[in-house]
Amino acid sequence: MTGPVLTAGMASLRDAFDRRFPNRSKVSDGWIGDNAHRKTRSSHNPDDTPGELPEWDGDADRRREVRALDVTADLRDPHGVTMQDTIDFLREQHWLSAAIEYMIYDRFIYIQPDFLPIPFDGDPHLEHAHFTGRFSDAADARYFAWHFEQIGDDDVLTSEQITAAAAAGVQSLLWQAVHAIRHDDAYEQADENTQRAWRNTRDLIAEVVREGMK
Ligand SMILES: [Ca+2]
Ligand SMILES: [Ca+2]
Ligand SMILES: [Zn+2]
Repeated sequence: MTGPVLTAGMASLRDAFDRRFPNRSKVSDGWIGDNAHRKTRSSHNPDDTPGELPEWDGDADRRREVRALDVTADLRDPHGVTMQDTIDFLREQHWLSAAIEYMIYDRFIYIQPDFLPIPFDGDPHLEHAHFTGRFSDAADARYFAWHFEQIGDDDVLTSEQITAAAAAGVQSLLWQAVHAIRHDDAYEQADENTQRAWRNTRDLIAEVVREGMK
């Protein structure tokens, strides 16, 4: 009998973490159950193994598979992407229920198919996030893409950021207009009434800009 193996589904998740977070700490990483796990039913215990207590033992093969992965929470991302960001990214992926049965992190459990956060009474899982692969032969065998390169993608602006950028743009255009009226040759050559009208316009614009900057 050959030794237990981590499923391709969970190995692909570990690889995705390694690629996206090359500096990540691995102190709390793990996959196969220690002696404490062996006494209770856990997806860290291999299936198809007499005497073990896997969480699911219903697959079609006889391979001794572990379909659980612990990933250390300290991702050490230079841009500050956290494990919670990663969990939240995963929750939003429509394909996730093909890959994951449930995830546990920071006092919450997220279960397929909707992965809504549910308070978790057991171990709070602060040092690592726990992932259990979907209970299916397909998920055991598939090397998922995960798309971790999209986590923390700065191209996605919030509506607040868009409004602020637009306001700054308008402000900059108005200041240019104020400056242009002050330094235009046409202004110097215009008659007194026209100059006064332009100055009034300029002062009005300047006032609007100053109000907007408060
Ligand atoms: Ca198996
Ligand atoms: Ca299998
Ligand atoms: Zn675990």
